[in-house]
Amino acid sequence: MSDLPPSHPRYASLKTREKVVEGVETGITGLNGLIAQGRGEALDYLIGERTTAPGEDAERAAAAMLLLAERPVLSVNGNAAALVPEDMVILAEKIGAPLEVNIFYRTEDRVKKIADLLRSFGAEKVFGEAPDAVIPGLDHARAKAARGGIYDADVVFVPLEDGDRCEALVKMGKRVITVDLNPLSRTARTSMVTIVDNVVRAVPNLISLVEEMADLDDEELRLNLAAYDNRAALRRSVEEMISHLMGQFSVLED
Ligand code: PTJ
Repeated sequence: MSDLPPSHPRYASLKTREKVVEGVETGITGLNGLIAQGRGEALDYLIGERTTAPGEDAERAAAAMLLLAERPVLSVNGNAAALVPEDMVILAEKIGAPLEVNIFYRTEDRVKKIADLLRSFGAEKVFGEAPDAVIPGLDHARAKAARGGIYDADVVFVPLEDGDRCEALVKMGKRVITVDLNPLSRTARTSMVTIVDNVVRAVPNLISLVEEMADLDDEELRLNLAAYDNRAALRRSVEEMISHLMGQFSVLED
């Protein structure tokens, strides 16, 4: 990692970028992960690089859905593994869910490296290295899934997912929670709960929320979930982007 001073105005963003670069260098993140991160950075800028109100509402709904789930599974790809590996393990432990390495640009070497990384943070159950089922409607590599993991899950948390797989999981009857800074992506529109926030903020927020909501009974959790409307939250996220940009006109004044 570079010796960037914490006082640098873009410190947090640049440190996040370095984690993805390091992920590529260690073989955890695919090269395409750099492009995805760049796109994410640009979109994060549009929401002011903070958790917005609709983002927080989605996180609360996601926490309720995870706590209500009977067989939740957390999916991990190369970008999530570079950015929030320990937090994914902590979240899995808090809700009693297994993790599954499930990547878009699949190589067995990268799957193993991500699984080893998660285990190094104490993950007890990591699926993905020996997939024994296929998600219908997807090409071979991306269709791979594990029985006892994503294949049998009722709720799947898939940060930074691609639209096709998200649709295929929904068609299988799964409730899908995703994190995507693009509120207009196919993934965002297909998921039941879309968290429009940076994964580096969203996963720590989810950990805090599942801790806070752990004492709620199922009825109270269902009420939390029923109060949430994904389409409305996506529209509000777009509005956040527009109003944040409108507020930036002042920086262009003489
Ligand atoms: O490790 P793999 O092979 O599974 O590949 C992972 C990536 C992310 C490269 C792959 O799934 C991919 O190409 O994804 P896309 O289609 O680029 O979509 C990623 C979405 O996540 C885009 O809408 C990005 O804006 C968004 N995104 C990128 N970085 C972040 C993000 N959302 C939240 N937090 C981020 N840090």
